[in-house]
Amino acid sequence: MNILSIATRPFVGQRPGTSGLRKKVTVFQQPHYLENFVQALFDTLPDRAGKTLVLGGDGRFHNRAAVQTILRMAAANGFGSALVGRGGLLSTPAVSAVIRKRAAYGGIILSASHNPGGPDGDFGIKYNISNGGPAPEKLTEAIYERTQAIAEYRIADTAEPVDIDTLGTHSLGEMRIEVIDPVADYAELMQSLFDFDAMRAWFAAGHRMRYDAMCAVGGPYAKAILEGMLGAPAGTVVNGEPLEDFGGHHPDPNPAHATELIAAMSGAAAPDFGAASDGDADRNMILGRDFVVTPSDSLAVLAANATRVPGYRDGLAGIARSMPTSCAADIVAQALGIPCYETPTGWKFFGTLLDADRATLCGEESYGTGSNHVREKDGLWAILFWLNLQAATGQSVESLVRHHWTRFGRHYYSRHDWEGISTERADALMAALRAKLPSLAGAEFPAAGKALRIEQADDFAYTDPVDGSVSQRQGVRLLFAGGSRIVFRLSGTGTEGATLRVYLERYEADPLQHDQAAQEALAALIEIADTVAGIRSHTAMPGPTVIT
Ligand code: VG1
Ligand code: CO
Repeated sequence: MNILSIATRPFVGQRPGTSGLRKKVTVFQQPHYLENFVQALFDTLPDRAGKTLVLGGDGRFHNRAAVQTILRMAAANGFGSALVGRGGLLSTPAVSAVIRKRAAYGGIILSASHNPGGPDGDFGIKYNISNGGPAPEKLTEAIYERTQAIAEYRIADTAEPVDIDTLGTHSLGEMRIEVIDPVADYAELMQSLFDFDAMRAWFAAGHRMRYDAMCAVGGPYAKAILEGMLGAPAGTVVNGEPLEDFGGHHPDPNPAHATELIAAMSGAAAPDFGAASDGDADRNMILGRDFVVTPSDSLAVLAANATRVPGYRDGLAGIARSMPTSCAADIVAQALGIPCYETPTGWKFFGTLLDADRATLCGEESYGTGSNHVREKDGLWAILFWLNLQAATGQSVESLVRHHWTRFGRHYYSRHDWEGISTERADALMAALRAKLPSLAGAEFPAAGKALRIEQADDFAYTDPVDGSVSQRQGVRLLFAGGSRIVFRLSGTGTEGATLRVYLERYEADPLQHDQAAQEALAALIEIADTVAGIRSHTAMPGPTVIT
């Protein structure tokens, strides 16, 4: 095999964000753009020779072309073998599972997750290390630094594409390529965690479910497991074929973007259980009939009921949640007598806690839930967990959540996204807010007849309790007396302008007060958020663009 060394020059802005490098497809289509990033990644992995790399993506536009390029580069950079999902497909949690099961060196995931796809949409690439989890910040920073100094990349000199659509082995020079079934390892792992007999019986008894795969990579997994192994009726999985443009869907499973599913779950004839996953199938949305579960509540309910499920029968070592995620899980951890960790946003911060067996379940408010079975959040895993709970208890989604609230209290929760702000305006807003922080502690705001007082106002900083690494400026927090919180941070996954995320939370212990609409229950906090941060005046926008 002839190896070409291609001269290149750095591109600005190849710094990975919350979860990998995400840009418009058209940016990735520029000559050398993907190649530069991949070579920078390989250069930061000096002991890669002879090792195994897992490779797959969510099937979005440019996935197939990128797989071919990366295979040629992996061969030219000395990898011993590559495991590729058939068709170039692998969900994010499946990559994590395959890396772990096959003791691979690492994996590359081609996805921009919940961002829209297609020729005018987004593309992305992320690297996972040998524990199956996202590269920690130290590594992503090293990759970025390398992108800024890169002068050449190495690629196998072959025009012949590798056949990635047929299971089996191929070779590219010295490198062995194995095309694997993208679902098999993952499905086997799910069987080891959940009570498949009980779930089969649940479907056989006539219960119905609707799983919306949003034309993304979750479809093949859900079809194989739900309709195949668990006997759910055909048609349980909708939008189950991965499409390059996700069929025009915005594959972000939340009430704002999964409107079809929300509509299908309303009324007496609706299925018992509704669920959806995102582009790379690591997120999940959980619905009962006429009932929406917030992701923060989902984590807390799973934690409180974990021992009802085979994989967690022996209990949990601890729980971890991202900082903006509600404190519902904290209360459960307290009741269970286990620690609850508060980490910055992004799954990469859970890896050390999972590896050290300090946390068993993890969650984020952004529809992400997972456990120590892999090192990524896992959409279908969470959905199966909820299915297993319904089968084991005979309770509906709504009744599981309502019982939970009665026992632990309810955390009203909402996230307001202000999308498409110019970067300058968004930066100015955050800078002004940070400058104001010292004056905010002790400030009082009138709300519905009583005063709401800020007890603590800070910019969240995190010291990893396992490896001691420090992450600063992870979001501005206003912590109120009584447990209410407002958090402000800028998104690190967008590809256009800036998105301000405002996270709102209020605790209500009284069961007689558990039936309010979230936006009403949070009205005073919503107003205070604007007063303190001057969102409308900074952005010149009339209101948030997405409310979840
Ligand atoms: C968002 C979410 C964050 C999540 C990240 C990746 O990040 O808020 O909780 O970990 O997406 O999820 P940000 O920086 O835009 O707020 V995924 O499913 O898009 O990889
Ligand atoms: Co995702």
